Amino acid sequence: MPKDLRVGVVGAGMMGADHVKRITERIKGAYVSAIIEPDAGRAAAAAENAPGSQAFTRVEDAIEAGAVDAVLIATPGQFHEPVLMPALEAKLPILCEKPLTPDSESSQRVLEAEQQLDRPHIQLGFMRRFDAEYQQLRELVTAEDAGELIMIRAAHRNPSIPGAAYTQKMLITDSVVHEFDVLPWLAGSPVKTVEVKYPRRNPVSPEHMREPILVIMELENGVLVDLEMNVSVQFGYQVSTEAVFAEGIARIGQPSGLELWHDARYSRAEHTSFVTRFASAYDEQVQRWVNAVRSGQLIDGPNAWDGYLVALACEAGVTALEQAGPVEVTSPERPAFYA
Ligand code: ISE
Repeated sequence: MPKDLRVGVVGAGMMGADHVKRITERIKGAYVSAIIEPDAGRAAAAAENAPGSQAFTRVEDAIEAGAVDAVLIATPGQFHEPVLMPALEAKLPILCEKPLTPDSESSQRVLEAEQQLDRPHIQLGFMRRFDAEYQQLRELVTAEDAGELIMIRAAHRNPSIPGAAYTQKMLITDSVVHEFDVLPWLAGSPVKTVEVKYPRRNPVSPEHMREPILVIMELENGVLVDLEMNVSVQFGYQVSTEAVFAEGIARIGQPSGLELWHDARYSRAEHTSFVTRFASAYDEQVQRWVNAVRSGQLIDGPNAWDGYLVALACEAGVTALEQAGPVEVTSPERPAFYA
């Protein structure tokens, strides 16, 4: 049996701290050996859930000290490249939260560095692919039990945004980014065009935002997607998808929590954050990554090429925020290295 994997978690913000707790409490065959975080307060808070872990402010120092066998990167996207590069140079297996990097040019630099190695070392944290309902829907699409897929109607709703730090562009790069990965994966076809339409502005949306938006994607196989991207719904966190087939309809992401009849009302619990909504998907993703690394397979999920395709789709999406009509997405052919 291989030794337990020593994971260095880079970034101890909300997602990094959540992964630290997850690895310590639920993941088998791994433990958090290092927390790499420049903010001492955050590092100390996360370390409470990682007994015996070492603290570093730079990934280079953790590598140099021989403190990690693999890294999980959970910093904001603009800090991914400076962590990915030394980790690749050290030939470490990597689980990197989305996005790969903020733009396709920097993603390309990462792809070039990775291709110096014998095989892909980076798994991308598109956790929705590990959600049980998304997997069932994908099986339905592949098996064609309800006939072929024709359309997808999706809604991605967040209760609110974290102030001015979340910008208009982030509707695409921070939120729709997940749909650019998971919907082509579900439908088995890349994005061909993206268009953004604006309904009336939500008056409770923060002043610097113009949303919700309606994102229309045409996939190369002719499947049409409409997505409501809405980040000020107030009531909770909701991600739902309806697939329209030739001979049926399938729905995932419906409220499924506690049902309550009280005070002449019926109610059902709803999530308020992606951390709980996708908790089991995150668990499954991290466990499969750990298993893949320990078995020498290194990754078991979306790779850096998937991250690059999503970066290209996001660039078209950002253009579509300001330009009327559909914007073309280029999806270059997948190199054999990333097959
Ligand atoms: C956040 O960064 C995520 O990744 C969530 O999954 C997404 O639903 C949310 O819109 C993003 O801000």
